[in-house]
Amino acid sequence: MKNIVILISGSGSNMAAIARTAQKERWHDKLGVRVAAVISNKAEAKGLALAKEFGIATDVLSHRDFESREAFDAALMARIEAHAPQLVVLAGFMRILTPGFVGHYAGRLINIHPSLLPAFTGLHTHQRAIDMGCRLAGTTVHQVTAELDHGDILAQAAVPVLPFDTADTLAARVLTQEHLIYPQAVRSFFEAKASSA
Ligand code: NHR
Ligand code: GAR
Repeated sequence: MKNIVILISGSGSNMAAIARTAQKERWHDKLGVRVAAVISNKAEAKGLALAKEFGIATDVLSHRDFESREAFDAALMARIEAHAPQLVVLAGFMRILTPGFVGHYAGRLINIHPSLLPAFTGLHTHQRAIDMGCRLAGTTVHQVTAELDHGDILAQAAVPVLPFDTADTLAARVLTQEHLIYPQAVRSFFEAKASSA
C-alpha cells in the first residue's frame, strides 16, 4: 500500500477533496493508494474532525511546543515517518519548512498555493492580486523546495477577478478550483510513478 500523509493547519477543505476523490475513484483498489494520516500543527483545526469522518488517522503536533523550527520539523518528520509515506501533501499548512525537512522529502512533497505562481509567493495572495488590479487569479500545485513557493509547477487553474471582489469572495472562487485540481494532481503523481516503474 502506498501511503499519503496530508499536513493541514485549518479548515482542511483541500484535504477533504482529496479524501473524497480517493473514495469516489477507488484509489485504494485501482492505484494501491490511501490517505494514511492527517497531521495538523493546530489542535483547533476544523479539518481534523473532517479527517475523522473519512476514517483517516489524525495527529496534532503544535509548533508552539518547540524551541526552534528545526526541532519542530524533526518531530514532525518522526510523526510522518510512522506512516512511511510515498507522498506528503501540504493542504493549507501554514508553517514554513526547514531545508532539512524539505530535502528529506525531495520529489515527494507538494503544496497548493493560492496564486498563479510565480506571481504572489508568500501570504495574503488574494488581497495582493486585487490591489494590483489583476484580471486573473488562481492556484498552483507545486513541488516544495527550500525556496518558498518556487518548486516545479504540477498544475494550475485560473479564475477571473471580478469588479466587486473582496479577498474572501476571490478566495472562495479560487478554492472551488483547488478542490478540482489538487486531487487530480495527487492522482497524476501516482499514475506517473506507476508508468515509470
Ligand atoms: N516550506 C518550504 N520550505 N517551501 C515551500 O514552498 C513551502 C513551505 C511551507 C509551506 C505553503 C505556503 C503557501 O502555499 C508552504 C510552502 C506559510 C507561509 C508563512 O509565511 C508562507 C507560505 C506558505 C505557508 N508562514 C508563517 C511562518 O512563520 C506563519 C504564518 C501563520 O502561522 O499564519 O512559518 O502559501
Ligand atoms: C487554500 O486556499 C490554500 O491554497 C491556502 O489556504 C487555503 C486552505 O484551505 N494555502 C495557503 O495559504 C498556504 N499558505 P483548506 O484548509 O480548506 O484546504
